Amino acid sequence: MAHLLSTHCTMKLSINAKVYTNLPNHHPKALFTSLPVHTYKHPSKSLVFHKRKDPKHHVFYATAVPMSKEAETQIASGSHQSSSGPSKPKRVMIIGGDGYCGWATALHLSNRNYEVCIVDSLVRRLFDHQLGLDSLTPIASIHDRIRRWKSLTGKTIQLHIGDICDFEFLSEAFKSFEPDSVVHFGEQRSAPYSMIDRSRAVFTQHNNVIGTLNVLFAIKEYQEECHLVKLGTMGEYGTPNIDIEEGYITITHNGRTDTLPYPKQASSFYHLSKVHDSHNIAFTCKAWGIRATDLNQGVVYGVRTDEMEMHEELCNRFDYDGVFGTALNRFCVQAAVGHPLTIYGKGGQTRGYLDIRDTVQCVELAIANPAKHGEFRVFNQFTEQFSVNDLSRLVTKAGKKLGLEVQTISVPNPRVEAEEHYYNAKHTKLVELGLQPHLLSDSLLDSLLNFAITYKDRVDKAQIMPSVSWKKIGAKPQTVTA
Ligand code: NAD
Ligand code: USQ
Repeated sequence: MAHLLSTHCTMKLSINAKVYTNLPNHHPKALFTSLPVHTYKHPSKSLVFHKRKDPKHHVFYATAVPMSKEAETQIASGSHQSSSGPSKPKRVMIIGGDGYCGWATALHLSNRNYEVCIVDSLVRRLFDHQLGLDSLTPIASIHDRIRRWKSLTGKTIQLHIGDICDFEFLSEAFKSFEPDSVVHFGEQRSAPYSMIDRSRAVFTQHNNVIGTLNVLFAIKEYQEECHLVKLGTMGEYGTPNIDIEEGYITITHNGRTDTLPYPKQASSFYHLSKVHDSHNIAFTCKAWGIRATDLNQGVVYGVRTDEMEMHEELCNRFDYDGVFGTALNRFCVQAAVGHPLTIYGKGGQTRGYLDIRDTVQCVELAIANPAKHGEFRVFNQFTEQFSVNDLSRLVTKAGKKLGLEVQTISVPNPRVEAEEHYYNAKHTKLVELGLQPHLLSDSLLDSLLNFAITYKDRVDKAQIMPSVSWKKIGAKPQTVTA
């Protein structure tokens, strides 16, 4: 049974691991931390880690452990050669680095010799606790993940735990890390979550819009040269009856021509938060000369990346539930546990999709080829288009090969969206920068299905059916049916 955001309960999370504060003399001091966590209306508030009167800010480093052999076989790419010898490694701050896309990206960039710092409030882990959800894969704590990475590769990932809506916290993180690029994944990213009730709708828009505004102000204030790589979404465009361009469209109207932002028609309070972000970023590029890339990403699938394969403690999260699970990942888990594939409505809903290995590639390409001063650059980040019916056919076929009997059901659509529509979205700019896509092949689907089968005993079937209705969204805090 899900919990309410408004329930006043107190949990105590104990981290029985050594953490080290960033003391000025660099002599790490061991701390045993016990975090009092209060859940109330504003979920992110409950996980702010630093105290008002004390040092406002803690930087965590992984425990020093012997470096393993893998450390010797790293690819050099984050540091760039100059005529006077190798320059300093590029410093990349990854906001939301404990999440699905963020963790894979943090490892990838660290492996490519970028200096990486994760900023995360861990609020996503709290949502799971509140709604009674869990990742298909067991995921280690962020501290254990980072320590394991250090032990395998010798590479340090800095960690700043806190809420980017707290500008003081974010400022300290900026001042201490001095990023060359900020990759901003740190938002509430589920459309159904944003449609549960008023408090989640407000939380989503506040968290996402204010968080991004704070990042913009932090860049302006402390790190003017820093390139912002912001995760947007293809869902900002909606499903217009014309081709979707990459960010801008040239229109001739009453004999005059202009290139304007492509019209936005988002279809959830979450997707709308991304539209608001895009407008704020575009404005600050003009007004303050900020350099920014908006990556309008499609739906991500898969879980394996080269770095994750190194150790089980590096395993990424894999959501399959009706709130955070996304279409193809959900279908693979449903096939693995013998649950019929949940096609919402007619199943003609078409979206752009990409493999998580391409997410990390695209982000690296954006960082390595930064936007110019004052430029608001938009890339559509996906590799292939599929309708929900296409996906169900592909998973059914791949399942048969593995001896699975895959059924489908048509679920009354819990969302308000077009179920049969034209969809043709451009996505050439990242390819022009060098993206080499991992397309959805039979072998990839086999591997995704086998991955889901490996963890199928962890599946809570009660979490599979959708439980949030766009039309029944209420003002009062709701319990999401388990
Ligand atoms: P996720 O929920 O797994 O990770 C988001 C992370 O951000 C979490 O670790 C969370 O704790 C953190 N976070 C949220 N609010 C924060 C705040 N105020 N301060 C600090 N940390 C905060 O999500 P994901 O699937 O990794 O998505 C990452 C980004 O990519 C999101 O912006 C999402 O909109 C975008 N995106 C995701 C997909 C997808 O299919 N997963 C597709 C398109 C775009
Ligand atoms: N769908 C089904 N059955 C399911 C799950 C989804 O038919 O079991 C349908 C939905 O109705 C929708 C489509 O599949 O038409 C995609 O839904 P989704 O849940 O996979 O993706 P969405 O809600 O759009 O959100 C996800 C991420 C979000 C990101 C977005 C990219 O959660 O962070 O922004 O994908 S995009 O879709 O391009 O906007």
